Amino acid sequence: MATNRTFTMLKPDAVENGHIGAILEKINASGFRIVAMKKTQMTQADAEAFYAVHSERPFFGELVEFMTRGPIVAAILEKDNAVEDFRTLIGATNPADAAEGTIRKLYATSMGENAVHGSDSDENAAIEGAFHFSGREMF
Ligand code: IDP
Repeated sequence: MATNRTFTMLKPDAVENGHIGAILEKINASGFRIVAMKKTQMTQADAEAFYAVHSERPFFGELVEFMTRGPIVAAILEKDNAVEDFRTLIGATNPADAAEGTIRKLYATSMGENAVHGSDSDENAAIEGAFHFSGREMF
């Protein structure tokens, strides 16, 4: 059964560029409730584990370096149809292909430095949320 939660990270580029407030405002305005949230920084081991599915891809090293270079904001979000609706809100992986008004269209600078993560399935949302948060941090 589909769950109503997804997991997101505001990536180091979004934090460095001062976009935390604007992105959270957009998330709130789009009807998502914040279940859990924190500012944190991924270690190399964290990023390699989180993105293990991409370990054979040519951009893996670049991705790990990017995701560990500064703090992120991690959050679990709740809404009906959360995974799909959040993917719509963030837009395509490559900001050049992202629809007008999406978070990546507004704040991403490249395919790699694309401002925000959104889980791609209910199963991954649960795994990724549990990667960053304990049950005591979810409300
Ligand atoms: P998604 O984040 O839209 O689900 P994925 O294909 O799962 O996209 O890729 C995970 C992340 O890896 C992307 O968000 C982006 O930061 C990075 N990435 C994907 N493709 C490339 C690439 O071709 N060059 C550099 N980084 C990439």
